[in-house]
Formats: sequence, C-alpha cells, structure tokens
Amino acid sequence: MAFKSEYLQGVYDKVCQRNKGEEEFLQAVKEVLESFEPVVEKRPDIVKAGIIDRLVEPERFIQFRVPWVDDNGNVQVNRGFRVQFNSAIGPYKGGLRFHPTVCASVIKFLGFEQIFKNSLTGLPIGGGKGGSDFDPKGKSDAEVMRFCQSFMTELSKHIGADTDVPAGDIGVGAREIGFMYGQYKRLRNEFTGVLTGKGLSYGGSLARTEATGYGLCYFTDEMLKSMKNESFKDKTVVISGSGNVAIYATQKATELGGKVVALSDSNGYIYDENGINLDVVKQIKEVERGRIKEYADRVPGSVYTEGKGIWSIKCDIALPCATQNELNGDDADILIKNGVIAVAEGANMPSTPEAVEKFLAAGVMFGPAKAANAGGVATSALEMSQNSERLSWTFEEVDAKLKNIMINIFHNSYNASKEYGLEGNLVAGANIAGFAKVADAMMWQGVSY
Ligand code: NDP
Ligand code: 2IT
Repeated sequence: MAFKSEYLQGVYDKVCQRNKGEEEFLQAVKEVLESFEPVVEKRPDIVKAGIIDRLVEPERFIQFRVPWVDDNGNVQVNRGFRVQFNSAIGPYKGGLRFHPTVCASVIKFLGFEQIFKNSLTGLPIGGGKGGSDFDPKGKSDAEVMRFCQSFMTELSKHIGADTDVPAGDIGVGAREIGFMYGQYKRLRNEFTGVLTGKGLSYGGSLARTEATGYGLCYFTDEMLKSMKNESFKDKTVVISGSGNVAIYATQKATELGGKVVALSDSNGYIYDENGINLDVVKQIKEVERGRIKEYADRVPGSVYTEGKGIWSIKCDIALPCATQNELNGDDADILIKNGVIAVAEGANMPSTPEAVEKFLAAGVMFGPAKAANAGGVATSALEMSQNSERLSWTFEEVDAKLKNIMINIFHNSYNASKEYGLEGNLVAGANIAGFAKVADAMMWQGVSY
C-alpha cells in the first residue's frame, strides 16, 4: 500500500482505475494525496463530505476535433482539449498548451495542479487547462492563424469571462492569444476579458509577459532569505528551457545579483561562464523564433552541447523552466553533489518524484511548481480585474502586487508545512495551503459538483 490512510489508498485506487495509463495525471494526483495524510487525520469532516473524492474527478472534460488547412492546401486534423477541473472558488482559469505531446493525461495533470496553484494566489480563480497536440514549430503565421481560429471555433462554446478564462502555456504566446481572441470576438460579438496574456493594445496587462519568471525569482528570493538567510547575490544559477518563463527568470535572477550560466531547449543546452547575454537570447527566441544553439554562434566563449545534461553544470540555484519530468533522480544526485542549495520549479512538475525526494532528504530548499510558478496565473487574474474595471494599471503597480503575492505564497506554504508537522517541506505545505480554501468553498456549496 502506497498510503498510510486506507481512505486515501481507496481514492487513489479509484483514480487509477478510471484513468488507466494516464501517467502524468496519476503522478500529480499521487503527490497531492500523499500530502493529505495529516489532513485526513485532522479533518474527518472533509473525508465525510467526500471533498477529496470529488476533487480528483474533473467537473467537465471536453475533447474535440480541430481541422485546418495548411499552406499547401492539405487538410490537417488535430485534437483539442479543455478540462474544467474545479470551480469552487472562481471561474476556471489556466493556460492552453500547443505541443505534440499534449494528450488527456497531460491536460488533466496540468488542470489538477492548477486548482491548488490558483488557490494559493489568494485570488478568486478555479482550476482549468487546455490545449492541442498541434505543433506551432515550423508553421507559417498563416497556418498558426487558421489553426487558432478552428480551435477557438469549438472552444468558444465552453468559455467566457465569468465561466472559464484560458491563457498561454508552452507553444502559446502573444501571437496565438491574439488570433484566438480575434476569433472569439468575431463569433460572439463581445469584447470581454475571455483570455489573458492579451496584447497591450486590446486589454492585456503590463508585466504579464514577465510575470511567471519574475514571480519564480521573487518566490525563490523569499525562500532563500527566510529559510537560510541567503539571496541570489553572487550565486551561480542554471535555468532550463529558453521560452517565456526561462527568459524572464533569467532577467530577474540577474537583476537580483545572480549569474545565470546556462539555458536549454529540447535539443541541447548552452553554457556561458560570463553570464547569459539576455539581449541575444531574446533576439533569437522572441524575434527570430530560432533555436538556443544559435547563441553559441553569436557569443564568443559560450558553448553549445547537444542533448540533455544541463543539470550536470555546477550551480548554487537550479530553476527548471522547460517541461514535466525534465529533472530525474540521477540529475538530482548530480546537483546535490555539486552543492546546489535551492531548486525552484518554473515549469509544471519538472522534477520526478525521485528527484523531489532526494532534494528534500538532502536539505536542499525546494520550491514546488504550484507555489513557485504561480506568478503567471496570479498576474492573469490581475489582468481579469483590470478588464472588469476597464482600466489598466502601471507596470510598477502590477509588479508590486505580483511580488507581494509571491511572498505571501511562500509564507502560507511554509506555515502550513509547520502546522502539519513537516516544517520546510513546501511540497506538502503548498498542497495543503492550496487545498484549504478550495475545501472550505466546496463544503459551503454542498454536493454541487
Ligand atoms: P514556451 O513555449 O515559451 O517555452 C517552452 C520551453 O521549454 C522551450 O525552451 C522548449 O524547448 C522547452 N520544452 C518544451 N517541451 C519540452 C520537452 N518535451 N523537452 C524539453 N524541452 C521542452 O513555454 P513557457 O516558457 O511558457 O512554459 C515553460 C514551462 O513553464 C511549462 O512547463 C509551462 O507549463 C510552465 N508555466 C508557464 C507559465 C506561463 O505563464 N507561460 C506559467 C506557469 C508555468 P523547444 O523549443 O525545443 O520545444
Ligand atoms: O501553468 C500556468 O499557470 C500557466 N500556464 C498560466 C495560466 C494562466 O491562466 O495565466
């Protein structure tokens, strides 16, 4: 039996039965249920009300066909998804991912995690996620537009500014959000805040682009300070990925005094002992939509290495910002051997359960995704507020709110870990703190879902 509590074992067994073979989803559920061992002991009322039994089953799961025509006139078919996981504390909220690996399991794991993350922000947003197995890489702008229009034609039937508000994730940035917003408006004849991550000229929020990466560093900084009286100053930092989250994490970590020496993509990684030149990265990734390999051709002294292996670079702070399960137990061993003091997750579920266990056992400060990367969705919620008010706040206002939210998330997670006898275990702390508000709202609302 994986669980001490018979009740939790029963819940987990049922999830396994109902979602056979959905590895990522089962992994995410297992981790959360493990954190609930002390909760079910302390709160028989939660068990009796079937809150956890309901929590692991999505309120709604939508899957649809997305047909579109490529530049050669050929018909292509992709698969679209939206999971509306939990609406106890607010409208469903969560990104859309366009990547060939997207499937029901990936969307459900992301939607499930989003429930707790969104609750931790302290803002009124429920959990949702969506996407498609469409690969934007190598597609023309016109192809991306036709795909987005077809995807939104179905999705528009299920979302709305007070119902479900999608945003970006892997493969979905300003370009895709713009095309989808235009199509939603055309179909519904409504100018509302139905998506976040919008362009500034049509309702987007300042600092949303930067928010996840900045928020990750605000969280990490607070964790370093509160737990070990440390900071980013003069620390060597390794960041995986080279997309939205990685770029703005690099920017903030550098501003806070750290030296970021490596970035990666799914093909390989670059190492620059002088510290990453972010202008070059932004030109390659944001302007040219190129590969990280090109950095080494442009910056003398930097080196590109094909393959995984970024975690073999010696560092004090590691920030995985690419994708799920990108850092395994062996990577954790190397990082620990090399003296890493803190790991914080910019990506969703980037560390395998073995890796997390090793970090916690070795006393490495560990910031789990639900807490550490919540700055993106928190700022999305701030975008929703601005849209409702038909106002826009300054960059400084949004950034100050973001920082405050991240500091609160750290302390709420830390305090929950202490309250439940697991001081410093932020995995358990974030899961329990995120769950508290959702459970309370579900209790008050009766058996409605
Ligand atoms: P982007 O599409 O901007 O960048 C994704 C990066 O991750 C790219 O460098 C990409 O490399 C790499 N990557 C993607 N899939 C894989 C894979 N299977 N193996 C190795 N590398 C991969 O996405 P984001 O930066 O927005 O997202 C990164 C992570 O952060 C995701 O886990 C996302 O869920 C999470 N996140 C994002 C938020 C946001 O606001 N954008 C908020 C909170 C979390 P390549 O180009 O080779 O595919
Ligand atoms: O994983 C995430 O939190 C996101 N991709 C951001 C979601 C959002 O609604 O801004």
